[in-house]
Amino acid sequence: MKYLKHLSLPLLIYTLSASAQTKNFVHILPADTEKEVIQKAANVVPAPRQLRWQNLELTTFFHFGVNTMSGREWGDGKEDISTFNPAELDAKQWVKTVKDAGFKQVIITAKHHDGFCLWPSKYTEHSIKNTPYKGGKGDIVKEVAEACKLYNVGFGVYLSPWDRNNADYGDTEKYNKYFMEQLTELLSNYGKVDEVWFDGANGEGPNGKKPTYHFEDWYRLIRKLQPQAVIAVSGPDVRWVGTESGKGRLTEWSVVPIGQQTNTSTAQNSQKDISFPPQGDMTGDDLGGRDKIVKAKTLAWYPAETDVSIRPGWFYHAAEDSKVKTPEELMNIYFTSVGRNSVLLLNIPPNKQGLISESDQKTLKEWKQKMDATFGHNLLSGSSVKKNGMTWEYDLKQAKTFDVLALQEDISKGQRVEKFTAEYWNNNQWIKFAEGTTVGYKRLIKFEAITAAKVRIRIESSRLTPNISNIGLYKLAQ
Ligand code: FUL
Repeated sequence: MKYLKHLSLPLLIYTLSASAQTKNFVHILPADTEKEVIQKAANVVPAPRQLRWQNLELTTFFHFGVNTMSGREWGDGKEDISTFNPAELDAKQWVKTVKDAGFKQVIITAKHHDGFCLWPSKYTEHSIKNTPYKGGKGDIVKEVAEACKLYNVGFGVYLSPWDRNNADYGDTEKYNKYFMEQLTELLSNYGKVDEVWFDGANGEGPNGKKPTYHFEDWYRLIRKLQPQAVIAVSGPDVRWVGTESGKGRLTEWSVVPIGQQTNTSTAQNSQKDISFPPQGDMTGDDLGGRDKIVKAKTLAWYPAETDVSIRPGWFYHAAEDSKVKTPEELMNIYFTSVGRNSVLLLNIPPNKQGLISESDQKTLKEWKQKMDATFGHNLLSGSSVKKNGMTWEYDLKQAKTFDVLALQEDISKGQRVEKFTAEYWNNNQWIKFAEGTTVGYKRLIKFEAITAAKVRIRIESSRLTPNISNIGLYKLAQ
């Protein structure tokens, strides 16, 4: 299941306004000097939908479907759906549980690779309408969408392009028509959709053939019906971080090179939609450093999403009740995902009864307590600060003990920091306690606890002047 999700897919990048300062992509011209490229990169900004999404920090996946009942991870589409009847299902319990834990948006697997639809699709018999659930009148996509509205939580859908049930799967035209019909249902009947998630799996159909996915048609349909929705990860707005371990990269640029320009060069600065094939491997250590951007043809705001499951599997398996990640593990994941300039997409799979299990609820609650106890109080508050260029010197007034540094850039103005250091004053000298490369939306660094009354933060290298929006010191809750 760990494979590259979005290689060789076309991307569709949208312009925001006529000003070069407010676009989420920019073309690099052959005549551009390195300085000009850096300046261009520094001025690429997120589209409003990307900015909203990044500010969420915490989002949830609900993997639920026929696999929940069969105990499989990848169903083959031949499952007997007549036994699908999660009679106690309570989508409000799902959404409330994750909202209470701090999550701001959820994504439901409306259809996974087995092709079973959690909504009564008109275009297939392999759906909830042919199960005993609510006498064939159930619609779990609707239940989740309504719960999200009730709790004011964002709502997203996962629709697997790979469909192991649909007889037309190997036929490109027929299958794309079916897929567009399904997308239309999901985007028309459930109110506002905030995220559409396409997996990269593309297996063979019953005729031994793979269809070619008409991604750009799908993207256009989404833009038309739900323009505010981000399209992830086989999509133009949100990039897969490249691993399902919960660990993002230490140097994480949201501005990265995007393939060769396929449209004519006259598309430069055009206000029309333009498409790109993505470029190469998106799993390297540093996708957007200076050495990468100077060779690029186009740079785009294409931020990372870190998807990881709270359990070993994506779907619920009773045998994994004892393997739910601990609050400490979730805390570490927060540091290595949100704290590394990405959004966390944590999978919390409801069980066979249609409820989030007690084991998962317990760990989420304890993690939330730790989060609040750690980040509830910035130890720099109340201190005085002297700012000299890109150095902030804090006088904390009295010695305080801390082991976490938080930095944030105002990414609505771009991502710019390339290198930073943090030092404390001890025995008449500055001693380094943390350093790093990129910041972006948020950078968190943990270190051995330090007690000091004076601290300074220095931006040592950046693309133009960075816009630092927050500096924090915290003490991790035990
Ligand atoms: C993968 C899928 O194959 C898994 O089953 C899961 O849905 C994960 C989020 O994406 O590619």
